[in-house]
Amino acid sequence: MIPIDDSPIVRDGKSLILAMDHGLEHGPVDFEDVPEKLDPSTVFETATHDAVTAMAVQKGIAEGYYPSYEDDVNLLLKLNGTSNLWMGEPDSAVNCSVDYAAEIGADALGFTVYGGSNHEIEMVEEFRDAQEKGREYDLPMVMWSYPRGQGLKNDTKPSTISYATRLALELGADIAKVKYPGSKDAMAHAVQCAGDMNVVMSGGSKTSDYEFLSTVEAVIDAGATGLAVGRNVWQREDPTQLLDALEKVIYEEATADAALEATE
Ligand code: FBP
Repeated sequence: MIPIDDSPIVRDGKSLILAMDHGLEHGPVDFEDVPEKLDPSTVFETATHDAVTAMAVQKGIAEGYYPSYEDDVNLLLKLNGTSNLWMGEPDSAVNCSVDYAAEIGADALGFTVYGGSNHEIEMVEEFRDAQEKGREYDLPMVMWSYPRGQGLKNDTKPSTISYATRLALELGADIAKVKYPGSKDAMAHAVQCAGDMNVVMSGGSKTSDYEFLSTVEAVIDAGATGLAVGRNVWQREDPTQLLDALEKVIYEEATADAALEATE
């Protein structure tokens, strides 16, 4: 962990990372209800909102679209990823080098580690190479810390999420992105396990405005430093309205009710 409060992906100690790597991770199915979002420019436009501290994409999207947005959006380049077509034990192919991410203009790096997978050893070794190389460029490293695999029946139970944040701290991440463990108390324990490292919640599939904002409120109350979210923002008809509300909950620590009232 290195100090990242001055990094462009952090605003007042918090982060709101807009993720759009779903075309690889889940496939076109995530765009069925919002086919216009298949054009990555539409989500880059959303990422120009002041609340968004970085947009997380894979190399191909960064190469093709980031040049038009580099003045308005901070780039978090995801270095590995797997498609939903892969049926094996959880694993993630490293498809971009740190040198190339820096050349494209990345402000931060992203890397998935599936602790508990039969491929954990290789993934952690790949993470080591990326994390150490990233230090040469002063690029913060966000770990998608997602314990899963044949030995893990429930990948969001509190003890698993606490292990996920601790694992990220000990392996040298600067931000751990973890699933919500189901309650504010469980999230608070996961944050405690991370020491001084920042912890952000992974968005998950789309829910109602109130449900999502209430969960974010609980996560911020628990001491987490924000969100890395995809579908809950760009699958909405009006992503900007939700970002206005998220800005209040994350940076002003408003309640979900107050944020909704102020932005509707
Ligand atoms: P969402 O907010 O849409 O859940 O996106 C967060 C994310 O981590 C993406 O970066 C990634 O594509 C997806 O979730 C992976 O989720 P999972 O592996 O659980 O399907």
